[in-house]
Amino acid sequence: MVEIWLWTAVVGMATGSAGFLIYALAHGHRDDREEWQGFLTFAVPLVAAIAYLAMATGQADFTLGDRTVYWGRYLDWSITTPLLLLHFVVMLRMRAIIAVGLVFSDVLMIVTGFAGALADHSHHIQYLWWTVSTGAFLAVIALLLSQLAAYRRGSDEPDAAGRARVAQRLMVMLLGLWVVYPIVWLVGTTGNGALGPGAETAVYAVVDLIAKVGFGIALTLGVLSLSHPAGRTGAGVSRRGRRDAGARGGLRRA
Ligand code: RET
Repeated sequence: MVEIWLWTAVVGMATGSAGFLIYALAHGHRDDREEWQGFLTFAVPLVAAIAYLAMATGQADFTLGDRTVYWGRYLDWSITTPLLLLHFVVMLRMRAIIAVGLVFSDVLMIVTGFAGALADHSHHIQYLWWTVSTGAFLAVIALLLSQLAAYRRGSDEPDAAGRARVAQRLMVMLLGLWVVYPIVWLVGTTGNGALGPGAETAVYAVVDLIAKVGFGIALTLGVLSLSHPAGRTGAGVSRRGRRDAGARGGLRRA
């Protein structure tokens, strides 16, 4: 059961990553934001595919008492969750100090979550770490929401309203998916054990796939709807134009 889900994630992540790479190469990019988007949507599932491969082959876990701790998960998350947050840094043109704050809080969240996975269950120390990690998670959420509000108030970009709407939709998706992690952690093998290793691996694999590949697809579609407002009315010409622009590469939007 555990292995099947780990291998499912390997295949799903590798396929997703390859898909985003092919899309980026075929579509090109018209500005720095699309260039970032192409790199991030490709890189995030690639890192996950590698981490899941290491977990599936039994190279990224160890046994602690009667539990198996998948350290590969935390290594994956500590690289991929900051990369996922970078999408919003780029989309909302956040300042460098805010970007560093976001990544800093996010890495603290994962590192303290890992400390909890190593904690002594007989003393329930894991719940102390869960609380610390969740505090860092709340900081990430607060920063994201406050930056969206600041962008709404302060941006003078021509398409600011549409961009803010897309960013908000993606933020809701991200938050809806990310809150699953602390819950699974609490009821899984790292917490009270209500969820056994098989179910825990299954839920993480499915949510990981949606949070990485599904999120990348939603983001790509959202950004497409932004760059070409005419495309939303179904004008085939604009789609052809987009392809041509991509083939020429690097054509900037006016
Ligand atoms: C942990 C530990 C317990 C408390 C909290 C956690 C949060 C984890 C999150 C992970 C997100 C992972 C993603 C992966 C790939 O796409 C570390 C489970 C708050 C939010 C999005």
